[in-house]
Amino acid sequence: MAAQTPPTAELEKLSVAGSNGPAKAAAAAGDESSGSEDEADDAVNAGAATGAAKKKKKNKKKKKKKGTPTKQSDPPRVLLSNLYPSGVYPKGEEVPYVNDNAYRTTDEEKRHLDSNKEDYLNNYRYAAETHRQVRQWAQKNIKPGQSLTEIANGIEDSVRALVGHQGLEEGDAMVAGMGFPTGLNLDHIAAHYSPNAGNKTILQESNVMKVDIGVHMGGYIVDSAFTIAFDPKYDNLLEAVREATNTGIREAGIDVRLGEIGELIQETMESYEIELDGTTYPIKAIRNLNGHTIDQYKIHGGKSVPIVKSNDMTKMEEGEVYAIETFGSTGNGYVRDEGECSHYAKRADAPANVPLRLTSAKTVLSVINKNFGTLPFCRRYIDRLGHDKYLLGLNNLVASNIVEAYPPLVDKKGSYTAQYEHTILLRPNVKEVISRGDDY
Ligand SMILES: [Co+2]
Repeated sequence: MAAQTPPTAELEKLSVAGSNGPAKAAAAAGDESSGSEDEADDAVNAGAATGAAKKKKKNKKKKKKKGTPTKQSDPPRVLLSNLYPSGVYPKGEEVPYVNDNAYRTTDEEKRHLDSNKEDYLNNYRYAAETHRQVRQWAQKNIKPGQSLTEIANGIEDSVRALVGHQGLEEGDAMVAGMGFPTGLNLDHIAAHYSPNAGNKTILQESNVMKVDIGVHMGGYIVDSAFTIAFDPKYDNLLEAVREATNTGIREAGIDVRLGEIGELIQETMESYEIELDGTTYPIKAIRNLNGHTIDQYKIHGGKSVPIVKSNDMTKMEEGEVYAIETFGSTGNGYVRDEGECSHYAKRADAPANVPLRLTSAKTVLSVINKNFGTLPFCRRYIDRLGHDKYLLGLNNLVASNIVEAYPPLVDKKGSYTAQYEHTILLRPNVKEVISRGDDY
C-alpha cells in the first residue's frame, strides 16, 4: 500500500507529532499484541515452543488430520502450518550488509540481538510465505474477462485460508489475515483502488494492473505488489519499475539516507522509455508516491522512502521494517485523488472520546475497533461482517479525524502506471527481503 507525499505544511505537522510518536506507537502495539499473541503462536506452531509442547501439538495434529496435505491446493486453501510441520517458515532473501556495516554479519552482539526475535521473525515469514503462495497462484490464474471483484475475493479467500483466520468473529481478523485491502489498480490508477460492492469492472486484455496484497500475522504486515499486463508492449514499463524497486532494495541499509535512495531509484527508472502505438514516452517515477516504514498493526510507520531525488537526510535504522515500492508512469509522474473511495484506516493518533452524534458512526467505529484496529480495511470487509447502510457513519468518522480515507490515486487519464514492492527487515546482522520470491 502506497504512502503519499503530504503537502509541505502537513509534513511539518507530522514531524512534530513524530517526536513522541514512536514510543507511543510501540506501547500501543505491545498492548494489542499481548491479547492475540497466543492465538497467533498457535497458528504458526512457533519454532520456539519447548520440545514437549511441540511433540504434543504434532500428535494432536496427526490424530485430527488423516492424510495431512503436503502440497498447496489450487486455489490455495491448505493452512500453511500444515505444509510446515516443523513450524519453521522459509526465510526471505538474506542480503549481507556492506561497507561500514560489513562487520554486522559476524558481530556476536548483533547476531545475538537477532536470536532474541525468533517468534517475531517466524510470524513475519509465515505471512511472507502466505503472500508468495497466494500471489503466485494469482499470477497464473488472473485472466482478461474476470471481474475485479472475483479477483479480489479469490486472493483474499486464499490469504484467509492459509493463515487459518476467516476474520468473521470479533477480533479474528486482527490475529492474522489481510494486512490491508487488496489493491487492483488499472492503467492510470496507481494505487488504493479496490472494488466496492456492485463493482462491475472486467479486466481487459489491454489493461496494466497493479496487484497490491497485504498479509499480516500478529500485526506483522507483509506489503508487496506486482504488475500484470497481457500485452508484451508494456514490457519496458514493467521492467523499469521492477528494476527501480530492486535498486531501492539494494541501496537500503542501516544509516543510509532516505534521500539518496530516492535519487538512485529515479535514475534507474528514468533510464527506460517505452513505445506505445508509435509514440515514445519517457518513464517517470511518480514523485508524490513513496515507500514507507511499517510498524506492528500500522501500515505507514512514519518514515517515507522517496522515489525521486530529494534532500531528505533521515537515516534508516536498525530494526526497522520498510516497504520499498516504486511506481513508474507514462503520464505526468504525479498522482491526485480521484474516484470512489474503498480504502480506510483508523488513525493511530485518533482523538479519544470524540462525541459522536450519529448512531451509525458509533456502530461503525465499534466494528472497526473490534475487527481492524488500525489495520487498513475496505468497504467489502465491513460488508462481509454483515453490516449495511454504514456509509454515512463511516464518512462521519472521516470528517471527525478518527478514520483516514485513502481514495484512489491516479495519474493522467490515458497513461499507464506500474508498481513493484517488497517488504524488507533491517535486522541487526543482515537485511532480509522477506517477501522475495522467484517471481519478483
Ligand atoms: Co506499501
